[in-house]
Amino acid sequence: MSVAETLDRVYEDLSPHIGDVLPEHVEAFWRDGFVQIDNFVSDELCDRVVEHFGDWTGIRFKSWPSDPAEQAKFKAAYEEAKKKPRWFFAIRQDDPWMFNYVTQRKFGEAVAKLLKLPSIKVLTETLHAKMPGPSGQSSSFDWHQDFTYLPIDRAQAAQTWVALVDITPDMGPMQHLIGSHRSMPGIRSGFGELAEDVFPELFEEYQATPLHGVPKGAGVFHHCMTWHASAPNQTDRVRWAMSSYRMSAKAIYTGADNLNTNGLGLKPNKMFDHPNFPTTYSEE
Ligand SMILES: O=C(O)CCC(=O)C(=O)O
Repeated sequence: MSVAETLDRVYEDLSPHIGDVLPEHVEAFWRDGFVQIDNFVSDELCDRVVEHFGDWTGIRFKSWPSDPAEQAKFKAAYEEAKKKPRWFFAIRQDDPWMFNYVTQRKFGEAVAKLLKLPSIKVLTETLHAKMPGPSGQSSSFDWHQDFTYLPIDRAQAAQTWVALVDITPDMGPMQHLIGSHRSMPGIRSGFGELAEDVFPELFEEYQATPLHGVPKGAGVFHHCMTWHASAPNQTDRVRWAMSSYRMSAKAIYTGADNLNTNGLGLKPNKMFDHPNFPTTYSEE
């Protein structure tokens, strides 16, 4: 039985813990290409999500320990977690509670309102745990759009990124190029090219948001065409955060390489007609 098929047994309505998108959020989203909604996920729900990621990855640390023996355990846990076949992607294929979490109707409704679409499917989820600076394992993201990584035929998708702990400016929060959802599709970064070299005009046309903290439970929603980046975590705390993508329920699968969709038997040029991709919100 797949994780999706066990959903009936684990279903828990988490809506009292999930916030709402208001008209001013929709306005900001279409003006800037992103919007941050504070208190979008309750602290209690954030803690439960971190626990599930801790169980799944074996990384159960909140900060860099001072004891060298604990530091060695931290490093070993991170090294082990990186060996997972899908790395930090697609936890819902392994954990029914996380399947239930990402398929909550309220998350679908939020993205339906932002994208002005009648029905929404969930596409991906990714753990964005940035390791503490002293671990030597903190990572950064070069400027990129997400659309070029998504195996979908239309840019009708938005990322829901949730700060699972309080994130200070020195923990590598995301920055966005304001208004850049109106730009053309760019590159898959991470393969040797930098957007600054390939598309220098982007950085003349769009201003980056200043580095700013993101409080625990804030939801940052960005359009899949919006350029964004993040610096390494310089603190001794783990920057626990996660993202998940929601898309038009009418999107077509392209077959492009993606750890959230590879190996599930999806057929290129067909719809996501598969239990791992339920329609989580529909106006009807
Ligand atoms: O979590 C971050 O810092 C960056 C996330 C990101 O760039 C992405 O999900 O595309």
